[in-house]
Amino acid sequence: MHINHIQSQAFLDQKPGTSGLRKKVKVFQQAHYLENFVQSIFDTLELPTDATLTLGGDGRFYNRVAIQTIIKMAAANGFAKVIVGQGGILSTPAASHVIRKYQTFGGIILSASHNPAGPEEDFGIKYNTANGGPAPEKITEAIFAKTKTISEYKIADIPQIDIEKLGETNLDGFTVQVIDPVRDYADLMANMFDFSAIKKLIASGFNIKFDGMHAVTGPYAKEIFINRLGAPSNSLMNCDVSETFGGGHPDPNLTYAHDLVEILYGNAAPDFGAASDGDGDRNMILGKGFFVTPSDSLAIIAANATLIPAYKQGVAGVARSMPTSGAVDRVAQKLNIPCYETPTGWKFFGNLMDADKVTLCGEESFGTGSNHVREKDGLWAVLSWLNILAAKQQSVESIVKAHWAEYGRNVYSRHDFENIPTDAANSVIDHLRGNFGAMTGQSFGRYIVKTCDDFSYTDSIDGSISTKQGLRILFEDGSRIVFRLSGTGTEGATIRIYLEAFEPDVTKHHLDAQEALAEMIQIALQISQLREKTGREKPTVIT
Ligand code: VG1
Ligand code: CO
Repeated sequence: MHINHIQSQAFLDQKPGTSGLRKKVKVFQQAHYLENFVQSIFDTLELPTDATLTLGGDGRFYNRVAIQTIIKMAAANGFAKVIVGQGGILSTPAASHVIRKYQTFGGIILSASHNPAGPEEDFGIKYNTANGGPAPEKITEAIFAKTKTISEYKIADIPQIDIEKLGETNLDGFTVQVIDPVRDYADLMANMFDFSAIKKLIASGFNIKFDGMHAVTGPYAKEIFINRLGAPSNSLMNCDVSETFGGGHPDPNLTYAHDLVEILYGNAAPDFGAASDGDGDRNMILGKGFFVTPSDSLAIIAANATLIPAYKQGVAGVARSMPTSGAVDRVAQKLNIPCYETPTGWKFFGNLMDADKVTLCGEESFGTGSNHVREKDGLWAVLSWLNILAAKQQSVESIVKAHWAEYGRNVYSRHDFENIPTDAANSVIDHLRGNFGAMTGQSFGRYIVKTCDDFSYTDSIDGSISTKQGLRILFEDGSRIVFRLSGTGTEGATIRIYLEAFEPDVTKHHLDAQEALAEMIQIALQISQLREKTGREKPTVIT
């Protein structure tokens, strides 16, 4: 096999964010841009002679081009084999499972997740390690360091591989295996959940609606809901993968999945609705006319986990990202199991899961999952709910309300201000940070500030420290406001404001979160001077 060494110049903007490197497709299309980043990943690895790479993506525009390039570079950089999903498809949780099941050295996932797709939109790439999880910061920092000094990359002179056809191709001792992207994952789900109970529930007339948002979960949903669980085909919407994700924004929340939301809040609404994002790791759960916040969803899955066959022995511990509400903490306390608080991003859960400290994890950003893989998992969350619904024979709303009655309600909302000029966004954060001292002890309406801090995290397994992971304003009564800048956007900056208040009083549990949090929302705007500094009156997205 002939290997070309191509001279190249470093790009200085290849810093991975919360979940891999995300840029506009146009940026990735620059000569050598993708190659430099891939070579920088490979340069940080010490490969054994039989190393296999898992490769797949969410099917967005540029996926197929990138797959061919990466196969050739893997061959040139000493991988013995690449396992690639047919058509270049692997959802993020399915890729994590493939890495683990076939014990591959690592994996490359091509996705910009919930960001829109198409020639004018976003592309992304991330590296996952042998445990199936996103590379920890130590590795992403090493990759970034390489990208700044790289001067050449290696690429093999081999023909294009037909990734549409299942099977193996051998080229001078290098093998490419094209696998069914769905089957292993669907088998895993069937082993974890009580499929016969869910099947019976659906056959009894329990109506479900799943929105694939034109993205990667479509084929997985067809196999699982239709073929294996017997749901009628009209239970699915937007389940054909398109390279542009139908021109939409594949983010399963009340704003971007509004078609599904309208169905669930309309006449003759189904009993259960759900959606997943671009790469299949997020989920939104809806009941008839009812929305379950991701923070509550995590808490409710934890509280009912023993109804699911895979967790019938119980849960070792739980973890949530810092901005996620404390609802799951209350469940952990009752179950007498540990609850960990980590920075935003799934990479921080990996060590805890590998050390068997936690079984379930979640983020407020519509991410929920368990130690069955090392990524958040959208369909897993949907199946968790269906399994719990089948076991309890109650509606989504009554399960959530009963949970609140037992544990109290952590009223929660996130307000996102997207695409703000970077300087303006930084000035909001700097202003808040500068006022920490003055704010402590101050009263705002009925809230008194107890402390303010910049969240930092020490990993209890490897001792690594991550600083500046979000500004927290903690009030005397346990309520809090958190400010963070997004690390996944590709245009300007996004300020996220996370709001949380605890409501023990059951007579107030029916209140809309925006109403219940109205005063705190005003306080957040006041103390941050967000309106003054950005000129924005209203958030772009409220979840
Ligand atoms: C967002 C979410 C975070 C999530 C990340 C990746 O990051 O807030 O919780 O882990 O997206 O999710 P940020 O830095 O923009 O707030 V996914 O589904 O886009 O890979
Ligand atoms: Co995602």
